[in-house]
Amino acid sequence: MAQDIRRVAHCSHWGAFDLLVAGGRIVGVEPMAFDPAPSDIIGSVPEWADPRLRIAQPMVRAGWLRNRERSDGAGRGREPFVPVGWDEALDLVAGQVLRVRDRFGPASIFAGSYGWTSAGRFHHAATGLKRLLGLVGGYTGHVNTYSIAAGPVILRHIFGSEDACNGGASTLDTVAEHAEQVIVFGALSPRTAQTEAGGIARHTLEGHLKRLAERGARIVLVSPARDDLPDWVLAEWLPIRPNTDTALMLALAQEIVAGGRNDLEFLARCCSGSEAFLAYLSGESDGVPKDADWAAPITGIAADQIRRLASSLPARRTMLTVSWALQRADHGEQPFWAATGLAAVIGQIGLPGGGVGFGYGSLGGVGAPQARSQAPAMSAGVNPTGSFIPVARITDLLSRPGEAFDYNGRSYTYPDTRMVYWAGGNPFHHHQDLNRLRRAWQRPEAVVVQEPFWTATARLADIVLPATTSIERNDLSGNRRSDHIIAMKKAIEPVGGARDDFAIFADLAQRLGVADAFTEGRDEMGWIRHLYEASREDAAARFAHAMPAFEEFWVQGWAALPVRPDFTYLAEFRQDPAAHRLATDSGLIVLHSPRIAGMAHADCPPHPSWVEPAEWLGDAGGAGRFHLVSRQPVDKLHSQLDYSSRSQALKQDGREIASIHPDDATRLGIAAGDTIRLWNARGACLAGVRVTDGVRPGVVILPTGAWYTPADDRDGALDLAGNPNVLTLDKGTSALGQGCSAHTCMVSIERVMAPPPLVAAPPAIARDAA
Ligand SMILES: Nc1nc2c(c(=O)[nH]1)N[C@H]1C(S)=C(S)[C@@H](COP(=O)(O)OP(=O)(O)OC[C@H]3O[C@@H](n4cnc5c(=O)[nH]c(N)nc54)[C@H](O)[C@@H]3O)O[C@H]1N2
Ligand SMILES: Nc1nc2c(c(=O)[nH]1)N[C@H]1C(S)=C(S)[C@@H](COP(=O)(O)OP(=O)(O)OC[C@H]3O[C@@H](n4cnc5c(=O)[nH]c(N)nc54)[C@H](O)[C@@H]3O)O[C@H]1N2
Ligand SMILES: [Mo]
Repeated sequence: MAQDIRRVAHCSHWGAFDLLVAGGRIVGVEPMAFDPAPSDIIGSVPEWADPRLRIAQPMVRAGWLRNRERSDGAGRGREPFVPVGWDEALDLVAGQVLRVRDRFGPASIFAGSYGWTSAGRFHHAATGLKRLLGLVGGYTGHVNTYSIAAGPVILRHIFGSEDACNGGASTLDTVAEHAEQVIVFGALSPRTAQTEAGGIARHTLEGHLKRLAERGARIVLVSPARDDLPDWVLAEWLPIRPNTDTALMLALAQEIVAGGRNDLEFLARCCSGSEAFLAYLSGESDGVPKDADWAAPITGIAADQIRRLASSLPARRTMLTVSWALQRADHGEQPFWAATGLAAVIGQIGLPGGGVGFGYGSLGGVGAPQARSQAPAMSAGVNPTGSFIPVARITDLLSRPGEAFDYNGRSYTYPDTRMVYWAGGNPFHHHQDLNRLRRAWQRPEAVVVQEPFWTATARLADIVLPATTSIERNDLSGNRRSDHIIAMKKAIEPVGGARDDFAIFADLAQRLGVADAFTEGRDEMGWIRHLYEASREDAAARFAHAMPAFEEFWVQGWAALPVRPDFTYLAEFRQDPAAHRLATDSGLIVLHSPRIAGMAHADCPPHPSWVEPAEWLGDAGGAGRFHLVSRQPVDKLHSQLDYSSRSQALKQDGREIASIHPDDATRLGIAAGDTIRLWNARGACLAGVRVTDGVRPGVVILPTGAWYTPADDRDGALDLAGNPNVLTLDKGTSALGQGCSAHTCMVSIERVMAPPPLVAAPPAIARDAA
């Protein structure tokens, strides 16, 4: 009966919606009216409540419960779990925090705990964990993200700020209105733009692409996959070999320079180091001109095509867009720097619709008018140890205590990790070379995982603390790339014995003697109100923007933030570089960096450079093998909701589907619907097959997100579900950025005649243990 249905405002990383609740259950999901292009993934949210997937109560690994920190870490994932009560579980966790801190020092607790967790900014798991441990001596944390690491680190050297890859470059409304030509390196895809960390109110990418199409702008897609633009965008497709964009960008720049069409005035007035960059392009410095003939065999794009594209660039108002994906690859600093070098040679940086921007479409908020006021966020406080790793160096941290590593020009030492506490992330989804991680994961003495679901990471823990999902508690969303704050109201009661992230941390704080400092005396609604009020006061004080009072916001379900539309990055700088100095060493855009030269890293030269990736189609081992592109899944967020019916509907026999070119399929005797094995020296997985000429020959696309499901518990076991991270390379992008190199990976492929069945592990484990 309609009158029994309650509407509950809520938000996820993929959009804002009303949950329709009746009889304590969610019976429907409706997008908020202001979203022009809602994501289908909102329809999967009710499946969070499926008790078969949830961790019913706190669990402790049997061997660990017996022998505590002296137990054998090899038992992780092998031994059964023993259900325990919350008090016992939290006593054990607090005891380990104190033991490791007092015996080995706080830096021996790893709480970097990377992951997207829920969109809620109050119950934000990783922030709560850091806030708690910061109050009792500290921990080892992380810098940068899996999404972007090489990119922001190099951009700080180039522009003095990482804004241009965080959504602070020109807004897409101005690009859509002024660009005559857009060169897309990577993607501009609603697939990835569905999501935004901390929530998204309005999905606007499609609207901007439609406006470009309507204005007749020319669009060129440089990507191994044709579907990196929607099929209704008429684009020219240059199916480039993965990881070779830097060579293409350098050649485009060199052809423009050789034709005498480079903007000398812009280079001289707004850039430093252009002499060294141009000398490298021409070959003056190393004897190799980086022209179209040089780039053709590297990139797989014909020299004529490169020359034609080059000649069109300075002729029109041209925007270069570079997806984040390009820097999640070996030497991922270079495509961002080379794109900047190319844009500088074209000379349109700072003009409406011209220049370069990074990460458009990678998340839905990149290129949207940025919120100018303070987004709601819990404070993580300070970490007294200052100890950190570049986020993707987790396996090195666990396996190489005491060894040195470089990051952005300085040398650091990996601490000796005795305890790992992960809350709100799934490293056995997200990290590269999972077999290597699994070996290293045996080393710490205690592993705590705080998670709603039986993920692979939860199954590899010693102590599992079941957290509620956002629909079981109150919270609020927010992000500086979103133009709204959305109320995230509790829709249903907690599933099983799960507890809210904040409540778990508050109880641990009590045991550790820091309850007052942790909670500041506020409860859930007290905090939500407090975080909202801070944003409201800031919007009023700095932008004279009126937001509704808290009560009104909570009833309405949303509040709009002040935003900055029609923004052109570096417009003021371009007009007067002296008055608007960049925070770089030269105050200008840096095309050759004496500072990076001083670091003397062979894998990160001091100007944009082509450096061969560790593995690629052009190297000796490339023949007959495939470059694996493990891109983001269309139907879920990473590993979240992998079990949902929407996600399962896009699988084949429960496995993720790989896409290959018809020529490759014929060569290997593979047809659509077959099961294939992908393998290399690091690991192997099974996958279904799609055959499409929308993928470049020699490339295989296998989306991320499948729950890691090893066939047995031996080292290097075959993954049955199609998780590409059993194959990917675990290597820093360079000694400078140390980002993840997920998109640098070569694999072999063969057809599997009698594929083993996929066993649905997580609920089974929950049943065994109960
Ligand atoms: N090969 C390859 N690997 C990649 C990438 C790639 O392109 N290729 N991309 C990388 C990128 S960019 C990223 S960002 C990472 C993503 O990696 P992650 O962020 O680790 O992936 P998620 O699946 O979002 O993991 C979030 C976890 O939080 C849990 N969770 C959800 N809500 C809550 C909550 O309220 N409380 C708690 N405690 N937990 C909650 C979810 O169940 C889930 O297990 O993957 C990276 N890995
Ligand atoms: N639906 C959904 N959306 C998501 C996510 C999700 O899990 N699901 N995850 C979100 C997160 S955390 C992030 S960080 C972003 C990531 O956003 P992106 O990094 O932009 O996303 P990817 O899917 O990794 O890559 C985009 C495209 O780049 C192309 N590509 C890969 N390597 C190369 C290369 O060497 N050269 C060129 N020219 N192209 C290449 C691939 O064809 C791929 O489709 O996505 C976000 N959006
Ligand atoms: Mo990401």
